[in-house]
Amino acid sequence: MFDTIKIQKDFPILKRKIHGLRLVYLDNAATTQKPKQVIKALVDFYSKHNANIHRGIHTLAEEATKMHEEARGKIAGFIHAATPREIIFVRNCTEAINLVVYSWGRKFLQRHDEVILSESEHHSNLVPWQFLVAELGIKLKFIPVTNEGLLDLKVYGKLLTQRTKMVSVVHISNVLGTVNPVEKIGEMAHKAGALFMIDAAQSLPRMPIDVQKINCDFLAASGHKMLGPTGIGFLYGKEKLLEAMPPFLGGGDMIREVYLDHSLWNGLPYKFEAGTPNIADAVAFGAAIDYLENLGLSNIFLHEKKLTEYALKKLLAMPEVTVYGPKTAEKRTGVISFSIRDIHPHDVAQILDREGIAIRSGFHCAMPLHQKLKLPATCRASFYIYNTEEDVDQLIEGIKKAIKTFKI
Ligand code: C6P
Repeated sequence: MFDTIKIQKDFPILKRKIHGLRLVYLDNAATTQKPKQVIKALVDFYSKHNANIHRGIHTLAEEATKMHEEARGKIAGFIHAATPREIIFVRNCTEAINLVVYSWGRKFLQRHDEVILSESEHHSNLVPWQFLVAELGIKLKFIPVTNEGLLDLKVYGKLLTQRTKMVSVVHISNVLGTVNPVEKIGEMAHKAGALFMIDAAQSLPRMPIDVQKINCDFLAASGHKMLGPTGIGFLYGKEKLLEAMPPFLGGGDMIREVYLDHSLWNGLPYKFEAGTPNIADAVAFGAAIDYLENLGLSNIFLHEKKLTEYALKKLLAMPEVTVYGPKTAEKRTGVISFSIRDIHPHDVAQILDREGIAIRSGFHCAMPLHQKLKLPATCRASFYIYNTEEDVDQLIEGIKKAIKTFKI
């Protein structure tokens, strides 16, 4: 049994009133709220264990180092990586993708090489690749999104050529909520001799992921979208690939030996972690993983699916509302973008805020997808472990209020 009411009690912020009303937090795709266990891990670290890591041999330094590396181990276990050496701590999913682009891309790509992305990418998995178009002359190709909001795998098959060196796609779209068939996409990429990267910013928080089963070469994610603090994320990469890649940033901790005229790099994962890392947030990220594992990712996925089904049924019954992406919960999850006829999404979001309901409005850092949908912006409600059918009901009531206010 998924006990949402018990879960809610772990989240102090959910007790907040917004304009005197209960907070209904439906902006989880932007960032999730934090349970007291994660907040406590952060406070405990600074209160009892704070020291720099991999440097001192005093007690605090050893404790902090152990806690930091334990967190890395938890992430490795969470995604079934072969070894914690395959987990590189970074600030967020964006930085993880940039690391691959800067380090792997600059070393292994050349003029006319092709990288395949999809039309539904977040800017984080598009803009860094555009740098390499300008710098190296590589070519970007895009898997189209069908009217139903799915990736068109037939066209994808035709895009793959001998020149394709990388396929990098979003696992769950932060606009359409579509769960993309990454195992299949990866298999096709590998058959063509290309590497395969997954943007798991939205999938890792809400479904079980096994990188060895999916057989992805890289995977990028952020801690803050899965109960962890902001400012901490990670890149997973197959050990062999990471070994062959040059460092991304230079400085302390990423070196083995330094001379005035050259340096030798540290081993994995430290080769990619220059300078003092975000130690406390990594430790708290570990606490977030403990929390999620305790609930079970399959249970989280099922909980969101039920909420999505419930919300879709209600939203689709409203003639003034258009929902984007798949119209059933079968191929999607609890990230639902919609618009209301003749009302700008920012106005909807503002009216909902007056009702204590937090949604996101705008293009959600996926401008090309909105250009394809011929929309300047959409409203987006996104669910997580503490949301209930009652929250969906309040959203629907808020939408009705917006419709009434604008008399459409
Ligand atoms: N999407 C949203 O409201 P960062 O900002 O690096 O933690 O995550 C970037 C990112 C990458 N890929 C996907 C699919 C994402 O959804 C995001 C973040 C947030 O949709 C903030 S724009």
